[in-house]
Amino acid sequence: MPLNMTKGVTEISQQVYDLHMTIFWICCAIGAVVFGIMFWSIVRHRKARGVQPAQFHESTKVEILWTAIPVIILIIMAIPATKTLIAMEDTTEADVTVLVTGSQWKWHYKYLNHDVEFYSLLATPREQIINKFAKGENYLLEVDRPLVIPTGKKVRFLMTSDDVIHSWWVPAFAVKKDANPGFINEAWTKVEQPGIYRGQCAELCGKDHGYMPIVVVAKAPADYDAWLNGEAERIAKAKAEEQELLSMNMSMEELMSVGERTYTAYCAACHQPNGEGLPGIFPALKGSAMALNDIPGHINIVLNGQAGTAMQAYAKQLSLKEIAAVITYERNAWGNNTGELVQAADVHAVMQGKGD
Ligand SMILES: [Cu+2]
Repeated sequence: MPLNMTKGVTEISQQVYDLHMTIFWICCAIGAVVFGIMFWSIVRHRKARGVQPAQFHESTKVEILWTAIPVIILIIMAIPATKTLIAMEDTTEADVTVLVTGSQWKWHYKYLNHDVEFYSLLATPREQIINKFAKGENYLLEVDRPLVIPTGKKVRFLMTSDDVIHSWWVPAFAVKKDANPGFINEAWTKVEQPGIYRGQCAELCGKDHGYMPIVVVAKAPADYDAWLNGEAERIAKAKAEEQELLSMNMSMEELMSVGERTYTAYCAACHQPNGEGLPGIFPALKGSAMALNDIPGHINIVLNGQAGTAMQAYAKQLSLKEIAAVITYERNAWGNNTGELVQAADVHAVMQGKGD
């Protein structure tokens, strides 16, 4: 039954599925009885047969019956539903806690007990989206860095958002929870089988709502620990590199190549691959006064965003190198031939100037 709900891979998702089927069959039975009696009555007591209508207006017996029977049915349905809901909401005694933050249009995962956090971006190539290449098997359901969780452990998710309401939905876990700005919602899962599980943002959150998928990789605890150590190492190394970078100058070639990659991943959705933006919605960078003249202003807006607009703050999302590179790229692509290089140290200087 491809139209039916998935059974999923967790105890909770199985419970949710069973509950769904129970209620479904109760609804079917009620439908059959109600419509059966209705059509039988219509046919049996039709005017053409000369049947006299029965008179039972304001019959207390009937009134009580048709109130009591639905109430009893509702109570019968509420018992298993409440049990499942309570189990779904019980996030206590979790082994791992992950803070999930939605933002237009990507997810951020932070492991609260470790020094590990990262953004998870859509990995489907643009060429597939614009029909230049054939669509892949996991079209729009693949990311650069998946969320990794251990099998056999209770994983608690804390959901929130940086901008608008998103919803973190992985059908196989029966987890679907709104990520609201300024609030924290909780959910949990416990996956027994290692595997790759895919989901999507389930709350219409703007233009690229369809481009912020979720990929969860469940690994055996030993593999999970190895992954976690590797990630912590990677992040520590990136931080050390960042410090080193401050005294280094990158070449135009390197900045442009890193810049183009960064631009495509983070900026092109709004400002468009050709830098022309969308008139009236997203400003053009090609030929813009900021990209041609105002270097500190340009760095500042990329770092801190622009309040009240869709322009986000990238200071935490991108490395110093990527920010320097993307600004250099924007100042030298599409005929913006300023010839100016922006280095990591320039970005760092603007960051320090802001006093944070
Ligand atoms: Cu969303």
